[in-house]
Amino acid sequence: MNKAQYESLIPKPVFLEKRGGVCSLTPESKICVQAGSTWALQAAEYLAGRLRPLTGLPLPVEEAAQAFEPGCIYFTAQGAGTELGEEGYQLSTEEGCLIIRARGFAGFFYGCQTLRQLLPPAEGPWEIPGVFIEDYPRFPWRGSMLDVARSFFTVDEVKRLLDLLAAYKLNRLHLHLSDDQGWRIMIDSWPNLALHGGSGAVEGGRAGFFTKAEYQELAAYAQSRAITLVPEIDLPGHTNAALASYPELNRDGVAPGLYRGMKVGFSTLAAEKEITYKFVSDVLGELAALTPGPYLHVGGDEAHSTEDEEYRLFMGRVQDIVAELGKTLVGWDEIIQAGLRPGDLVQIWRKDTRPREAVRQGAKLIMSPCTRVYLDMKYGPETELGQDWAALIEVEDAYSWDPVSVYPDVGEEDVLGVEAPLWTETIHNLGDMEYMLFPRLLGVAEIGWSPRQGRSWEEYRLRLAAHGPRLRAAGVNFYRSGQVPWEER
Ligand code: IFG
Repeated sequence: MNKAQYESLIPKPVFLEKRGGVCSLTPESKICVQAGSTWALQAAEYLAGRLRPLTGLPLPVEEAAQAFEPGCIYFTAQGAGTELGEEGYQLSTEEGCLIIRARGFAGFFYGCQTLRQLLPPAEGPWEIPGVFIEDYPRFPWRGSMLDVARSFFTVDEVKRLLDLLAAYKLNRLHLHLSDDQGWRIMIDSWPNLALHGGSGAVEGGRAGFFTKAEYQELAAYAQSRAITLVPEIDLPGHTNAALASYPELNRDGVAPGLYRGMKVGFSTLAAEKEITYKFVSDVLGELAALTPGPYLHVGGDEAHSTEDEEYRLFMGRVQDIVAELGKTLVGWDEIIQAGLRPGDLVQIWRKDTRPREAVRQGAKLIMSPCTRVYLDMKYGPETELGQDWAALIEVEDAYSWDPVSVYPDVGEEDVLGVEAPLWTETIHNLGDMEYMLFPRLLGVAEIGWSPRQGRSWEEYRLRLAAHGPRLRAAGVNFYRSGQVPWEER
């Protein structure tokens, strides 16, 4: 077994011990599930769906026989210790078979992702090397964000992204559904938001919107890959598409035109008008009913055209609306100045913000520092795509940082996790999306999952190099950074 199968695992497992023997998959191999475990069955069906086309083997899924048969893959909750939590798993080769032990769907699902990486990426022999792995995540929030508002992305393109996130044990996809340039979700009580506000885009971008059925299809697809969708309606700024769709939302009753530029901070809802809160309540109410996850992201960023006092008033009423809907509020770090409530989640993005103030008010932090994980930033000066206002972010820059060390007065218990946004002012298609996200997103996945101690760029860059053939086999249009000695095998 060449080293790649052991030493190209991303994210790096908490504990891995090489063992003798292999589990060889053959036409007689089966995927066996502990009787009665629906989570294990769902994960097993998912795994079969991936391995059958890859290997050409039948790999039937069956309820587990008592004895372990060589060449078979087993899913069982027996022996899964509480230290694994919901997302952890144990993966081991025993007497020539492969056993995945877990306590919940996510754990079984993540065992499948590691198993996929222990198999060769493209051709046989389909042998899983002798190994014992015990693995679980450091942070509960490990994600990315896709801005579908500047430029729209289709259901199939978002599903492709969800598949790639899942392969690296990322479990959150934040969808930025509204902004100045576009409104991307149908709201029945305000149909013009999508019908008119969805008909524009940033210059060179794509118009469009998700119907409710399409959005629910994405939410279900995400859930089947242990990913929670986090929908964002950006308020009170970044609202030109909404203001263009309904004159009555505007302070002077006049609707602006659709906006195709790249400026920010020029739009605001009218905090003094009562209709604004009916709008917000209707929109968030319909979105909350569509979203199985517990989160509603209300934006709050760059409200440069909203007076400070208006902003505080507005955000206070938005917090009431989100609370009445029984959802957990997420907002960009500007919401700290509006006053937070215990349990709110603050997404830290700016270089100069006050996370200690947020934690003091009982909030938890999602770390998205613009100088490290804003993946619309260019890799280097020669990168054609992307922007450079925050920083140039090469693969090493996106890897060599830690969410708990960004601010001196923030501790491990204050941080919920990490999220890498992709803003799409200049990213208008799937190939460009993949180019900007990969390989930097693999480093973010490792920061979110793997232990902090022992993490080093020098070690990771070789593992990433060995992982290259797997990205190629998956057809990912990834950036071949000169910082990584890519293996061409
Ligand atoms: N900042 C804006 C985004 C986007 C981004 C582009 C936030 C929270 C710059 N707000 O990041 O809408 O324009 O890099």
